[in-house]
Amino acid sequence: MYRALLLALTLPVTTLSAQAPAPVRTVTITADDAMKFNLTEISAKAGERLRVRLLAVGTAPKSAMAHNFVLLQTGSNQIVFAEAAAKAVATDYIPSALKSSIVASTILIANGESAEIVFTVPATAGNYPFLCSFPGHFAAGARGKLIVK
Ligand SMILES: [Cu+2]
Repeated sequence: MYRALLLALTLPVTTLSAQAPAPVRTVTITADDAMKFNLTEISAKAGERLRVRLLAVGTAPKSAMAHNFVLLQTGSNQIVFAEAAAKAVATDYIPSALKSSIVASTILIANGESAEIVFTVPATAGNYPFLCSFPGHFAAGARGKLIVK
């Protein structure tokens, strides 16, 4: 009886420790009024937990300047995505028809704001393109690649 009670008390603790979340690595990216990110390459391990923290560090107002971070599946066409995104004003420049090509994305932020996303890096090695989908920013150079090894 006593042993059964002890077992019942011990069991949930064991279960909890088995479910401890994997550690998360943080990468901070800034976007500025020159419509560029400070990083154009991020290296990651397949399957690792990654937090991307985006900071908008310029001074222009949100109507003229806002940023997001959108990571696409490997092999995605960034130009096609950016063109569709520019028309998706109602959904903060995330084109609903191309949502399946997104691995992870932040919300759209104004200067002085920040946003972050935590996601699992894809298990398949390769280059995964990322961009800011606010109109014109991809063309201006707000883009890069996540290199998964
Ligand atoms: Cu931007």
